[in-house]
Amino acid sequence: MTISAVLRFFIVLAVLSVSLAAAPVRAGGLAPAAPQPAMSELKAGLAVDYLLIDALHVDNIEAAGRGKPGKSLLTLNWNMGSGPILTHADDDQVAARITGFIRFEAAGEYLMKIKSNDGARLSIGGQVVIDDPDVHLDRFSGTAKVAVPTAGWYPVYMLYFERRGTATLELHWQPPGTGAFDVVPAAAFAHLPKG
Ligand SMILES: [Ca+2]
Repeated sequence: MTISAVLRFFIVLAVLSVSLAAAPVRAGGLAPAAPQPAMSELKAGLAVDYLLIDALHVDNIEAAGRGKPGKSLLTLNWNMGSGPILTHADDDQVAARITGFIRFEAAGEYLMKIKSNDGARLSIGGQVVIDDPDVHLDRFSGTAKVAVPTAGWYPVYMLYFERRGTATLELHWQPPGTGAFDVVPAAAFAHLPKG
């Protein structure tokens, strides 16, 4: 191959990888919480455990242990700038393992995306639905098309970290039958108290 042919090959590869990254990710096979939690047992928002690590990737959080419980997160709508991370006091090198439930009011296809800085990975009902796992400035993940089999509460498992500088964590959805994305409302989150 000539040099220009090699260049063309890599340009085509680059264009292909960008278009693949932009394509919606389909997520199915979500398992509802079984049994469904009783409303009387549930607390508002999501539970969080913090780890103080210099993460480069959400996998670093998994490798770093369980962390220490923090004050629960009533929403996933955090524009933190260069200030404290979620409900932790520190500004940088904070990672979070976020757990609880999300409520889907109806079966059907939900579009979901995360705006984060730095990395975030969201699993619902045992399936990874959004994965934007490394260091980056504020940006939206790709849009996930999430097939929800039945209405109800689904287990949430989310990893998030802020390395340094500014930080953001927002979860947006577009429920079936609605025409626009919105931040997931606080009423859609709950958790069981520990112990
Ligand atoms: Ca950052």
